[in-house]
Amino acid sequence: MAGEPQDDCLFCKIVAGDIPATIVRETPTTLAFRDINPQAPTHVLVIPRVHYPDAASLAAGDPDAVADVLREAGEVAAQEKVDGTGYRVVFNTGPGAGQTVFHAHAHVLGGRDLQRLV
Ligand code: D5M
Repeated sequence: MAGEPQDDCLFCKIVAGDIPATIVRETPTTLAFRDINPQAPTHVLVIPRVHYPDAASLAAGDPDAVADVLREAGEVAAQEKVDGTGYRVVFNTGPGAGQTVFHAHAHVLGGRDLQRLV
């Protein structure tokens, strides 16, 4: 069922505590942890605890969770002290955009000069 944990989902396993992660923030609805392959000095993933495969399906199925993830992205940036210089929030959506883990997540990147993308 939409929103339910999936046995084969890596990030559901992190939510369940079955796989370790370097957690930087937790709320009742979200988890934020360091990316295992950081692309910037600050590279934190913010995920909803509920399982949806990507940001679009999360927005359709649980819009409050999208707001929670975005709010937490800002809190992570402040906690990491990259909010002053600027940071980027990215939702890769679909394999063609580089998505590899199909549990919705926001990348929070900062701490270096980030080239303008669009
Ligand atoms: O981003 C998926 C991201 O998830 C990618 O940057 C690596 C990261 N990743 C994969 N496994 C782990 C674990 N176990 N801990 C922390 N981070 C992890 P995507 O947008 O799907 O390409």
